Amino acid sequence: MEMFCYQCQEAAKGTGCEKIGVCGKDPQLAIMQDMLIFVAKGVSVYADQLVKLGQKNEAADHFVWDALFTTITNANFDYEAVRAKVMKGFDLRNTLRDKLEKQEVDLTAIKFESALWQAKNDDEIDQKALTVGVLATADEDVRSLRELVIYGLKGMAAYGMHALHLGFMDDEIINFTYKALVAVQNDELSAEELTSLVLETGSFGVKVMALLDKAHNETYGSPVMTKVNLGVGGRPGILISGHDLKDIEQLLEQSKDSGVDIYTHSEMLPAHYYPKLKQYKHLYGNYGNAWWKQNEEFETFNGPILFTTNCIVPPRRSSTYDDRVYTTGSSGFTGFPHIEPNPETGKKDFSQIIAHAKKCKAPEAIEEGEIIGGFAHNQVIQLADQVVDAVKSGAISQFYVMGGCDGRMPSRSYYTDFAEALPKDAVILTAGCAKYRYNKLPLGDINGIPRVLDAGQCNDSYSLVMIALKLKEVFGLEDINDLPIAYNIAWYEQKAVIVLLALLSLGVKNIHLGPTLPAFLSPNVADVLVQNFGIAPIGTVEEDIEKFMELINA
Ligand code: FSO
Ligand code: SF4
Repeated sequence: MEMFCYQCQEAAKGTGCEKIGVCGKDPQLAIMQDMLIFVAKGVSVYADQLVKLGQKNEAADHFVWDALFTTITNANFDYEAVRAKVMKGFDLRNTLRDKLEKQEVDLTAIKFESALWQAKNDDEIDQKALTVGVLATADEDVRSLRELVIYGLKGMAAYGMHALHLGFMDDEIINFTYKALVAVQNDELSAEELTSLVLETGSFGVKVMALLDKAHNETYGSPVMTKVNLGVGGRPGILISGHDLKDIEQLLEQSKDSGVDIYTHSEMLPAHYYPKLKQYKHLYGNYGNAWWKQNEEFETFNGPILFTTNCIVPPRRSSTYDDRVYTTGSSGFTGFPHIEPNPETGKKDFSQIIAHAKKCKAPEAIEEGEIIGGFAHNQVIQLADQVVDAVKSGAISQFYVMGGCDGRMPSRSYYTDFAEALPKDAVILTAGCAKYRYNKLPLGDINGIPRVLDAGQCNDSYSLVMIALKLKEVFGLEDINDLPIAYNIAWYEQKAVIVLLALLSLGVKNIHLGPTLPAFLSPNVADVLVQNFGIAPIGTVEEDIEKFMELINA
């Protein structure tokens, strides 16, 4: 076995990638990512000690969240960049240890390898990296629970970083990250203790999504119902992908008088819904679909592309766009220029990309028309009377939360078929790139309420929960599970893991998860989720609709 990774839905053979990642990650990169998690655990050991002394360390906060985010599926393929982060992490870990020793803190009880191991030379790092991955935990169930926590933390870190870029931080969340990264190294924790850590991770998932929601709403205004153009204009364009709104804001501001238009791709689509971003006239439209279609869509876009987060698909050998892709933040790819913020001001300079765009042809149209979105909690709550009336009159009989991710597996056509087969009085609540499976279908509306209500990015699943809680209040119900809402979630990578854990921590039951259950759930851990939360895999569209109807009518 040259590597082992089973963190995403596309894990080879449904068990794990052992030779090369289905995502394109090679063994050398995979083991260096394992090493980055190892060093993040070591930094966390000492940062956790500092937290106990009431001392904050911003360098550790940034490092640990960035390390977790960097290792999310298809975020960073740049081996050298990942290795540089590992080296930086060891230095930081040793600095934190020195800091504690200077304060005469007794560290003799710390026995974790991640905290103590020192490389004598550079080669040792590569050797060590081979031994610190997922399989270092021998027991299948303990490994499963530990990884479930770590994947949840990766999602949490991604959302936390976006909030941090907008100046929003909640120390409780980063402090929990440290605590959890220490706990997953503790051989003395029982399976029950690890299971409660999983749920605690979910409750911090709710907190981080609430923080990011606040950061987005306070910075850019609350999303409003918006029609987004799917066509193209005649000027050159820049395509921006990923989830970081601070990045798109800076790009919009710097390009506003440049003669270049800005288009969103995949998870950047919801940028159009924010009042402060939509006021930029050159935020032209959304080009293309979910992340996995980029190999074709980037060809015809003609202009430069900026990745602010995952999901990067390695360009094909025959690609004609690989010399016009840029990355920023925790994302990276060998050979793609990476835009770093100015260390003094924190601002990013996108002038290189804007200059590049000016030399390019305008995008080729691949679609036309418009889609509608912007149904985050504030907008839906403004429509609450209309929605409640529609439910009371029976015009709307049920809601389906269908958030999450899209992916390349052909079996994901299930989600298109499911949306089409739903009764005409059902409304879909969505968030995340999963929506591209059905957001362009002519599903119509119910008394003016669109049948697909898109709240935004995957982190805006928080909004869907807010909407559910509001409906629970309006209908005077005790339990969120008494609402006529069913959950049919599609997952791909680790942000969907934190969304799922967040829903579980809020007590949501009977979630169907697809297109396949995670490879990292051991049979025993999967059983705990089935028994306690009614989690189920998807079946056929007909069977599933029938099962959901039974649940709703129970
Ligand atoms: Fe999708 Fe990719 Fe948002 Fe993910 S673009 S798959 S869960 O990164 O983060 O929904
Ligand atoms: Fe395989 Fe997914 Fe890991 Fe990539 S992230 S190596 S596809 S399990």
